[in-house]
Amino acid sequence: MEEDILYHFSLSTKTHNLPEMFGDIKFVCVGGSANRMKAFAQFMHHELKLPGIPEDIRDICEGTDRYCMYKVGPVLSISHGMGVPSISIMLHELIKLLHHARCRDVVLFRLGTSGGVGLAPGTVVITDKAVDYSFLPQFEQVVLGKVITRSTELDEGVANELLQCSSELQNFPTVIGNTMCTHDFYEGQGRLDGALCSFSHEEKLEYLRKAYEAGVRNIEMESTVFAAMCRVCGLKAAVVCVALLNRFDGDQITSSHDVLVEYQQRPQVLVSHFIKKHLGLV
Ligand code: R2B
Ligand code: URA
Repeated sequence: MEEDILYHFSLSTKTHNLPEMFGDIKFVCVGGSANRMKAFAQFMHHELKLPGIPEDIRDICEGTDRYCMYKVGPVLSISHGMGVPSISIMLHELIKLLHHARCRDVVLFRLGTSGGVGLAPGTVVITDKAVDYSFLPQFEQVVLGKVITRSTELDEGVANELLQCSSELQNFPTVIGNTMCTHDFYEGQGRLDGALCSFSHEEKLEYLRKAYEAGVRNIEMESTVFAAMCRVCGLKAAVVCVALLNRFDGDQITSSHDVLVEYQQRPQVLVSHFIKKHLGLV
């Protein structure tokens, strides 16, 4: 293409010098919420002891409100919204951006929230396999009216390194387990408290028990497409999500705002420790 317009980032190969802007990126961290990914960028700025003040970090995608993007040294922090369609649009444009910028040896992390399956709230889950509603490590995409199935295997080395990092932090409950990705927060995750509900409490518990037996430790809404797209493109990737509640105990998220904010910082602290180790800063 003579020009590639990354429409949802409001960037283009003609109007922006992508190699100059992004060529030194080594770590890409993505997460659902725009505010959380801004806070992560500011936190990384502090952790990497970069010059200037964290408050001055500017949104590279300010020309659009679809996603936000912040660069702090070799770290890129991007929001992806909620659900598979939203993150997959972002990933197409991100992967093209990394290609145009000629980035090498990049590791991608999804930092997120999730519902725990048999875990205490606040536990961090490093994803072993990202699985679908039938607990299979695959992602189905409809292409030209046909279903294409892609593997969702993640990088085992990065997952093990993250687990090692968690053991080096104080009071940091962390497990490796399978992460189930769904297309809905309510019925799709077996919640009884949505506007619609077509099953009983017992049926919900039976599904969660089956998930637990299949090694599922948390449920969220983006991991399978994230894993599949990174894998097809040869990018190392990991998923780190905190469990906000134990789904065996309920469906509503009842923790206070402050407790939830602290929980959501945990994946950030873990990935920051990983990045600092790789940069020789700890
Ligand atoms: C986790 O949290 C969001 C739903 O509340 C969704 O984006 C996810 O994967
Ligand atoms: N995100 C989810 O997708 N599910 C939960 O239960 C909590 C956060």
